Amino acid sequence: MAILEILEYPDPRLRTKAKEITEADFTPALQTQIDNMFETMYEAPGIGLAATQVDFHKRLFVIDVSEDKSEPLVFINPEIVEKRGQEVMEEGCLSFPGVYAKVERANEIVVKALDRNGEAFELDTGDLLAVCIQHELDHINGKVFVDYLSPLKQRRIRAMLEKQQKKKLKAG
Ligand code: GNR
Ligand code: NI
Repeated sequence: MAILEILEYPDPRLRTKAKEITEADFTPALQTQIDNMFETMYEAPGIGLAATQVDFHKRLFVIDVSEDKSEPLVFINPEIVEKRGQEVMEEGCLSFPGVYAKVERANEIVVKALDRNGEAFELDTGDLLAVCIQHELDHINGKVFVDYLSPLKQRRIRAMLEKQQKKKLKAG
């Protein structure tokens, strides 16, 4: 397994709209990609990771909201088929180190997707898992959580991250 590099905002590759996964994509290489995404997410550590964030532009994300890495979930070609209620939650993102902001989303969703074996499943869920699924689905559509914030907040966040990245580059 391997730790993958996570793209950081404002990397333009985070704006890529990912392509559907086809039957021909279910290869051993895809299984390795999924395993590497879990390893990268757990190591970060994070509760979700979208393929877009590791520069892989197919409709895939992984999530584990458990405290002991015991509930790995893979979503391939996900679709939200129902949304209920509204909830504001403080979100973070591995592509925005050190940035946290409140975002309003549906608090209950029904999502349809394929698992890592290509089997279809449907999940009716709420709270953190529902928020995380919506956050990851945005990523594979090229959208990020700060897109919901005011232009002023977006400018501040961009400036902060660019400064942080320059510092990192200089330090080698
Ligand atoms: O680790 C993560 N935590 C988190 C917290 C609140 C709402 C969404 C998330 S997802 C984030 C990992 C990530 O960047 N996924 O794309
Ligand atoms: Ni994210």
